[in-house]
Amino acid sequence: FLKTPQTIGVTCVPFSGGQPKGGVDDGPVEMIRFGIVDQIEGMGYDVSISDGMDKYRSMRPASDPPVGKLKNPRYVSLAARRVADQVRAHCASGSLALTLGGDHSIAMGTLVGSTAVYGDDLCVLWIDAHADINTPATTDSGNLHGCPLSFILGLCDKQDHSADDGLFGWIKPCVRTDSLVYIGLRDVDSGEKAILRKHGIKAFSMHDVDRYGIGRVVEMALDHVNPERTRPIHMSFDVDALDPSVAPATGTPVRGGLTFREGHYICEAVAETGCLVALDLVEVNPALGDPESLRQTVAVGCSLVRCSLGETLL
Ligand code: 6HN
Ligand code: MN
Ligand code: MN
Ligand code: MN
Repeated sequence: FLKTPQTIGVTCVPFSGGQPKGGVDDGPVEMIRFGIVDQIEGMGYDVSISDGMDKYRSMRPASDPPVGKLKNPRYVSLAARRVADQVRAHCASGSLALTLGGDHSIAMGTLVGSTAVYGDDLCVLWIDAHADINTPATTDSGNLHGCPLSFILGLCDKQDHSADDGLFGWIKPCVRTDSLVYIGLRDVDSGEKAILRKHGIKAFSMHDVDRYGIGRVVEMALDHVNPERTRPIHMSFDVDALDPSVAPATGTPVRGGLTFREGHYICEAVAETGCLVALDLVEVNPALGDPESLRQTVAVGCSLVRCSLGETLL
């Protein structure tokens, strides 16, 4: 694959169906309003934007009863499928696919899209307070933003989620468990811990960040999934990986998170590999907190994106 694409393909996904709090669907428009597109263009990239971002809201089915415990299953499936098409198109044209969420359930779509082009070669960095690997059987909340990875890795029992004529049947397992690595975990459900253990999935929790420092953690994470720094990287960055003092406007904040610099360091180090082909920035919820919390969270989301695309301090 071509390292460091010169074109960025942006997909805005105003979607909140993967969790119960309204407002996260306004994440993309707030980041656009903050100037993310101009900022990226200012860095010398060509930017193309997927059309029809308004369509995501109107995709909500009139009736969408739970399937098992899963909430809004049809809406999530429809939206993620559209995300997959848009991300696939950007990757296929050689652009770096930048997806602005929206809640993290949309990563079902971004990963189907990126792996459709890069296949098995793609590796995944998941930066999050949470593991987002619940299956339809293990989820307590029924919120699909806590589940995208179990679908992508093929860990769901088929009966669980295809009871309703294969609602998620379009998601084929497309990432191997040894191609995924986490950084930032600190709120992992017991069922998720069992899954991580069972499949030997590599994860660097905040405990590891404390012990080794962020520099070593990122190096070890990359060594695990991308030892030669030759595989294309899809980074899915949930803004709640950051400490709530840094990114307060998000739906499931957990204290004890990454500092401002630790978050940015991850992005800078990934940019230095030249291997980034897809980036998700999700879970910015402008409706939560006061105007200053909102401004701070949107601003940090935009600067994480810029650093991932190569903005440096000097
Ligand atoms: N996120 N593990 C919890 C659940 O509901 O399954 C929290 C998930 C949070 C998801 O932040 O993207
Ligand atoms: Mn999270
Ligand atoms: Mn929890
Ligand atoms: Mn997440």
